[in-house]
Amino acid sequence: MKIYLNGKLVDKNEAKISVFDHGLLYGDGVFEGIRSYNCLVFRLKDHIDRLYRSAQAILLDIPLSKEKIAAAIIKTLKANKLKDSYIRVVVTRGEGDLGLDPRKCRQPSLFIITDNIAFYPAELYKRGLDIVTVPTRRNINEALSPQIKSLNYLNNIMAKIEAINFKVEEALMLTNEGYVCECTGDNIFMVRNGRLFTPPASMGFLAGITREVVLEIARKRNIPVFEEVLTRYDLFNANEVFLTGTAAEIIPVVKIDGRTIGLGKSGSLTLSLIEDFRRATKIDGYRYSL
Ligand code: PXG
Repeated sequence: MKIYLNGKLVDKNEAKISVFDHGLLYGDGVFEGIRSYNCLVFRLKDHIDRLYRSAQAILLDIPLSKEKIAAAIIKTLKANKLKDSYIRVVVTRGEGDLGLDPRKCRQPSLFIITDNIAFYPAELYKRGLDIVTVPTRRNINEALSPQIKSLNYLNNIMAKIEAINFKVEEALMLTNEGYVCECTGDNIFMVRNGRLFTPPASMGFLAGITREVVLEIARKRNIPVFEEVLTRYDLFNANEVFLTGTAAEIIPVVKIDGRTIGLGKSGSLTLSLIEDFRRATKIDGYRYSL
């Protein structure tokens, strides 16, 4: 497997980063998780734009132009002969010393990993997920904006561990005020009486690209869409709940905190959105050839 590392394609075993890299020492860096489907990088421009926004927010200069990052991604996919891939783009502050001062880091590191995707089992898209609300709250906007897809994912990892300790796969994280926020790597939606609801980005979560695609599909289909503050009570009384993210795409949730949601299986609107989303992954992105 070839890894793109600071301008070169190197073998996986040679793709090494210094122990003095502030990405490792402090989680000082940003990343993107992207997917390609049958030689189409889904919503590549949106992902690269978000990478730049994350970097801008932490005052990190990405060493490549947006066009060059896209070219580097394609080059890595070709080198690994991947039609369907998970793509991880990481930009760290680079090698510095043991102090926090980012001025000591002379050159950011940029690497790209392309690999096969670990899917949720197909039957889970019909059967649905069981999730729990966890005690760990989502980072507050004012401390570290969840809009920044930074290398510091401990907030989400803590929540994930709590979910696993409760013997479920995914955690619902609330805002500090106790409103519905997001899951550890997915945004959340609910359906009630044919209307689609999701919290507004101002709640403080990573505004997912999959979330945006779902909103676009719903608006095109004239499904009434509301970006509204939601509580756990709202979710408990929803007809359908689902999560959205690059890795999971759209996945139904059928149980939250021990309460069955709707009919306890994937709802009809969720299933139709999954179909529409899969159609979008065939056309909506940047095409390459191997
Ligand atoms: N919230 C958080 C905290 C995320 O990390 C999403 C929402 C969904 O965003 P997108 O743009 O993907 O719809 C994410 C995305 C992984 C992985 O390997 C994580 C994400 C994306 C891809 C892979 O765990 N997080």
